[in-house]
Parts: sequence; structure tokens; C-alpha cells
Amino acid sequence: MKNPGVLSFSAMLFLCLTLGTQCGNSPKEQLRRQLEDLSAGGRPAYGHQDDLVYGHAWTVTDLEADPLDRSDVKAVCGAYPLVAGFELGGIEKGDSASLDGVPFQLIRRAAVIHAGRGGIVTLSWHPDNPLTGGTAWDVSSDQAVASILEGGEKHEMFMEWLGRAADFVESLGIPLIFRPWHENTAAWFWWGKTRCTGAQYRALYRMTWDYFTRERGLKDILWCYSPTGDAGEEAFMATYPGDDVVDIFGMDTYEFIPEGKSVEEAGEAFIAEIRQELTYVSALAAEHRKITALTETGLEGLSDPAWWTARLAPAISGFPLAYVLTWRNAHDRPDHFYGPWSGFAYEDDFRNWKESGSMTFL
Ligand code: BMA
Repeated sequence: MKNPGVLSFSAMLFLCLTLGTQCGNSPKEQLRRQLEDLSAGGRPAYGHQDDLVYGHAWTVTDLEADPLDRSDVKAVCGAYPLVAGFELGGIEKGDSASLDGVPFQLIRRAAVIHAGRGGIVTLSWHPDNPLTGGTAWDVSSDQAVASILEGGEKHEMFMEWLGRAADFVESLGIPLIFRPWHENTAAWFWWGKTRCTGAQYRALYRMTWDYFTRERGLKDILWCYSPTGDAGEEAFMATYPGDDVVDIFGMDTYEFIPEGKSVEEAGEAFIAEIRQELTYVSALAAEHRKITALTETGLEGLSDPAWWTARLAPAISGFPLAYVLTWRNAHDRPDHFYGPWSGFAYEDDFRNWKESGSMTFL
């Protein structure tokens, strides 16, 4: 034997690649560590949905040549959100643009650029109702989930839908967070409360995981389970798909200002609610050794002048969050925004929040 004890370069490379993947150097494990570090470091990442593909009153027109360096968040505070959210709704039907009118070609470019500069990508998905042909919000039938599970009349069609979603994810070639079947503890989606049993929901989530992971070999995905925060511990766990298919415990909770309530009153209620909900979600996540995130939040239209510094900051402080994502700034609905934008009356508050150093940006 030549050079006993010394491995050839190709053998070394083989070992590094195989062991590395198993021992935590895969892109997925690196992303997991990045999130764990954020969570442990006490400075969660700030995330914004659709931040890089449009903003308040602007869109991208040149899909191929636009440098995609525009961002409402960056325009206000000089930095990109570390977490960039993108939406897949429409991909299941083979549409060229999402349900919000964003070309998937653009989403792909933006996601790849963001990951390339060290950013974190998370994907949400509001697929149409596979049974009725309505939108994700069509809750007219309680048979939609049943119809797509194995043996159901829409199973085959739905597997094609999953195939198109998986094709897109595969085409990105980056590690990412996937957050399907969210807010299932509320009543507004066809996969939500009363529209299926806990067992059916779990079967749907697991079927999705199984198809992506086993059938398609898409291994660089961290799977996020994110019911509404107001579900409470019992409902949160009643539909939990299982430790083997979930990496992140998320929750979605928004602030609303009810008629007759002041911004202070609503803000105090929001802080109390978020703290109560994050207490149980982070405890459950710790128990199951998972990452915790506030996967969707915000106050539509940001009518509270100090929402970031006086409401969101005290609401989340002290929790081991990896990230906090506020929802999108629609380009075509002037009042539908949850993030800052340049020229907005209270943009200083966001800047102050960023300057306080309590969050991580890119
Ligand atoms: C919702 C709203 C909708 C949008 C959907 C998916 O909360 O913002 O306008 O279509 O998210 O992005």
C-alpha cells in the first residue's frame, strides 16, 4: 500500500462532502446555525415580505436587467432586511406570476441575489382551493384537504401542483425556509380550522414534506410550522405535523386597532398578546429543540406613529427569536403596507428602531 495512512485528495474530498453534509456543513445546516445564532444572540433578524420585488407604489419592469437592489426598508434605513419573504401562490397552476402579480422569474432572481449576499429567504404559499377552484380563502368546502390526500379525488392533480412548487424551489438552488399550510388554526384558508381534522392537516403537511424531501431530494429546506399565535398551546400542538418534519416553530399575529380604541390601548393589547403567545410558542420550541420565529406580524397602514419602538420592540424583547417578519408593502393598494417606506410620515420611528441595535439587518 502506497502512503499508508494518507488519504488521496479525491478520497478526502469524498469524505468531506459526505461527512460534511451529515455533520452539519450542508447549506441547510448552515442556515439552521445562522438562525440558531440569531435566536441565541438576542438580536433577531428583521424580515419583510416581498421587500425586493416591489414596494409601496413601485414595481420592477425590466425583469432581466433590473439589478434588484431596490427595497423600501433599505430606502428608509440603509440596510436590507436580513430575511426576505417571497410568495408562491399561483405556482401550482403553472402561472407565470404570483397571485400578487409578481413574475416568478423575478422572484427567482431576487431570492438568489438575496441568498448570495448572505440573506435568508423564506417562502409562503397561498395555493388555490384544489377542490373548488377558488382561492386559498375559499372555505366553502370542508372536503378540500380530504380530496387531495392519498385516495382522494384530487390527489393526482394536487401532486402535480406540488410538483410545480417543487420545480420552482429546486430552480432556486439555495437553502431556504418553507412555510406551507400556515395559519391553519384560523378559519380563513381551505386547510384551516373546521375545514379538516387534525389528522388530515398533519397528513397534508407530511405529504408535502415527503414529496419535497424524499421524492424530489430537496434537502436544503428548513420547514416552518406557523399557526396563528392566538391558537393557544393546545390547538397549536393538536395539528403539529411532528418533530421529524418541522425545523421552526413560527406564529403569525397581527395588531388591529378596533373602532373606538386609541393607538395606545390597541398597542398595549398587542404587546400583551404577543408576549403571552411567544411565551408558549418559545417554550414549546425549546421543548422540541426547534427554532422560534415571529413569522408574520404588523399593523396594516402603520397608523401608530411609534409602532416599531413603542409596540413591536417591547412585544418581542427577551424572547429567543431567530427573526420577525412584517408583511408586504403592496404596490397597488396605498393602505396595504406593514413595512416602512421612504416618504411615509412615521418613517423615523423605523429608523430609530433600527438604530437601537435590537435587530439584525443585512
Ligand atoms: C395577504 C394579503 C393579500 C395577498 C396575500 C398573499 O395577507 O397581503 O393581498 O394576496 O397575503 O401574499
